[in-house]
Amino acid sequence: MKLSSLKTPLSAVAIAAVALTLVACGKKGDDAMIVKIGHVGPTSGAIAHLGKDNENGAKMAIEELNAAGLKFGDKAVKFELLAEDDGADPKQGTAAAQKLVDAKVNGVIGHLNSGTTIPASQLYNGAGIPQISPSATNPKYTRQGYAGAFRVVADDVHLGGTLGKYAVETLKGKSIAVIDDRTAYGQGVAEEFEKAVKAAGGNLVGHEFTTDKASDFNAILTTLKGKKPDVVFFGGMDAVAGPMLKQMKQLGINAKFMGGDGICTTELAKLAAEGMGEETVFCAEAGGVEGEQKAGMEKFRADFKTKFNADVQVYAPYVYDAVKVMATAMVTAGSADPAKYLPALKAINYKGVTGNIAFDEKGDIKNGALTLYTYKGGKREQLAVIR
Ligand code: ABU
Repeated sequence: MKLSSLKTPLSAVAIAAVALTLVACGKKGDDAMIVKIGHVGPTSGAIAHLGKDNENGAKMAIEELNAAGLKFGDKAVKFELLAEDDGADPKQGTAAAQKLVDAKVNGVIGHLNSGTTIPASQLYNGAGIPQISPSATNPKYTRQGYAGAFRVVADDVHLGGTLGKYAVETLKGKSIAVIDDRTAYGQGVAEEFEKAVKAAGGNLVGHEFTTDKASDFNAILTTLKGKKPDVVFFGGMDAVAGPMLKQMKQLGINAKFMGGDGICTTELAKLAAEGMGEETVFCAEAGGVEGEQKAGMEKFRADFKTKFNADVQVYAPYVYDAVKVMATAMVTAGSADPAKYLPALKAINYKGVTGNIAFDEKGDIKNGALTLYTYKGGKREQLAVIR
């Protein structure tokens, strides 16, 4: 029986796991075999709210796996979360990755940012440790030829491409300006957006640059204001987009504002405050559910709120699914030894709260979706799910 075909994957893990012997590589404690799952995201710094969102998704999955009282043969198995903070910084990211490699984790979920995920993936690959990113969208991550690199969300080609087309064809942008934060994510998604604008016959009037730590955008916004854009696309994260929106309002720039998944958070409305207009900000999450799958996502969001007293920002459900996917592959293989469960991970077909998860030959999600949102009354409001 496939775990993914059951209504309650957690129970399915328990049932299937009892019948299997898992060879865990971790230490033993309280007579339980320990399976170590690493998680890395920025739980400090400007986007700590997003790192915590991701980490809480991992905690929720691990707690559910352990609450199932898993036994493999006559041995109880305990999943242990090793959570690291990379501060969204590439150097800190590789240090965190090395720590997890040294701790001999059985698998890694993370990192959150493309700029940390890509350099860290080299270390995990070298150590033979499978990695699933729940949110890093730069295409390069899965194009390095690493057998153990997976991603449960769509990439920036899909994100930037869809948003560029949307800017021209749906928002009817005539003068489109771009700003990016020069990170692996921001630069990459902006480039894909520009390609799609050009392909749709749109007119790009300017491209300015900032950083992921900047808070004063007056100079670049004043330059762009002179070009009279009716759409401004930002490649970067919500912590920068929020103040940027405020300053656009102060400068009297009335353009529509667009961005990828990095700005598409619950927090953006708070960060932008008076800079957040009604249905003038558009963004896309790199995943989405439709039809009968929506109920599962709504339940996840409600459970998450009860447990953490916080709304899902954006990627917590994807982290939750990524942990369950990894655990399911281990159960299928009967082992937490990466070499043994990697084939099962490659072949996974898992029905999660974020939809069906199966990977293509590169490790990217098959048939990935995007969800377009706008903001209304200070809340993110779904416009459409696009495949
Ligand atoms: N995908 C947006 C945030 C993470 C990243 O790719 O850097």
